[in-house]
Amino acid sequence: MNVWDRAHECMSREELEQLQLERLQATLNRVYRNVSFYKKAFDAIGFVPEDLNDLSGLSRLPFTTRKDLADAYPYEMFAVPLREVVRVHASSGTPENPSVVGYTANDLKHWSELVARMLSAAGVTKDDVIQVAFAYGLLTGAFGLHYGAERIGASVIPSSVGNTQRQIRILKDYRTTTLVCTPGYAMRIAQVLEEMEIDPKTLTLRRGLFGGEPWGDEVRGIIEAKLYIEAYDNYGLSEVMGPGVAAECEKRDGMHVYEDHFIPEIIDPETGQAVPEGSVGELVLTTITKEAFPVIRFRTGDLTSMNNQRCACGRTVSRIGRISGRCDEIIIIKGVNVYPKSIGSILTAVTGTEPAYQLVADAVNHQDALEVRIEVSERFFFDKMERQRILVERLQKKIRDTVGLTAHVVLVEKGSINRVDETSPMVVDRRKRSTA
Ligand code: DLL
Repeated sequence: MNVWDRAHECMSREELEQLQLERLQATLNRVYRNVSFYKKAFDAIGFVPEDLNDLSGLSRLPFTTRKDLADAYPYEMFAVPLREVVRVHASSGTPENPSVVGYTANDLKHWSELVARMLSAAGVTKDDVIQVAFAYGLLTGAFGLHYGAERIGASVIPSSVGNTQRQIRILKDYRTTTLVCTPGYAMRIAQVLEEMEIDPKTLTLRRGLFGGEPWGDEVRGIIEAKLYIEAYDNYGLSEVMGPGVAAECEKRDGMHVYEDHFIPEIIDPETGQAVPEGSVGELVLTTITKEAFPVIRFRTGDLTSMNNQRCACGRTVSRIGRISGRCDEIIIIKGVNVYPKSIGSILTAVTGTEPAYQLVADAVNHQDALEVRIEVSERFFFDKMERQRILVERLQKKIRDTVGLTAHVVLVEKGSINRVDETSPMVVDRRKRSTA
């Protein structure tokens, strides 16, 4: 069994809880002193960090939402001066503003350690060759995985996303043993491999670690059969760290949350109250080691359940089940978080009116596709084909440039989308994601 940090991953629950309490107290002090949002929020309920004497006190504190982070755009939530920040990433946030997150040198050290844990849990060692097929950029996936794999001493190939034939050539010629990307991109690689008539058994690929978007056991089965590998799930989010928050071990029976860095809670999204162990609810996370961007009781919007039973792998940290959906408006297409209203704002900006629109998310060959349907109106010169084509192209380009997604824009007949009476939902999600 491969445990990267036995001292922390397998520590007794008593010791773990003591460590969590100390780290939580330090974090609460840090945010109270340095982040005006938390100073105000704590003052409003008459809480001072010294009051917290046990972990159960955490549930008295207010939640932090994506909206709070967007309101603090870009740097108001940072708990250190910018000169101590050595890396900045950003994720979709809200339609108004992205969530901008920062890391001190120490945060980056922790992040690499956490990703090293999750890679080790899937059996990765320094003898492995890892192909990182996440987009290198503002999103956290690529850089997070990259530095964690280097920490282990594996050979890292930063192939980034796209150009799938070239990815396959790299897989083959560079003798990749471990692929990391979104499950959707793994499906795409599997499909192109088939088209190129390459037998996966002739490759050196042994395993894949997939995350960044929801997927279920059906897709896992397909990826494993088509790529002839073992596929592991891992979970994370920019606002809390990036990849490396929770990951499957070799038992693949839930994802271990690295509780010496994050305190998980599962709440009823309606009432905000804790749900019993095993019940599905919204995952709430508190960071307890982060310096630049600590978050207290951050509402992830992700639905899952908690399992506190000891895992057969020997790790003592709790597990969350696979993410079964979201309880907010965000939809995730090809690993990119999208607020439907952000697309609406783009449509308004480009067309100069607020058109009726609808988003249709679908899975074509188990790969995400987004269709944006817009009702034509007189303003769209719907009788002039050439002008329509130009409009569609402009919209597609603007969506690509702003959201980072290639969407298929379709003009539909006037009256076919009824948003006024809400009889047509803003989002139709046809993807079937069994997480059972
Ligand atoms: O997706 C970080 C990441 C990158 C995790 C690569 C794992 C691998 P964001 O772009 O901020 O960060 O998106 C975070 O993606 O709240 C979930 O809704 C979703 N998500 C991430 N991992 C999983 C997963 C990265 N394994 C949002 N299963 C999260 C289901 C996931 N959903």
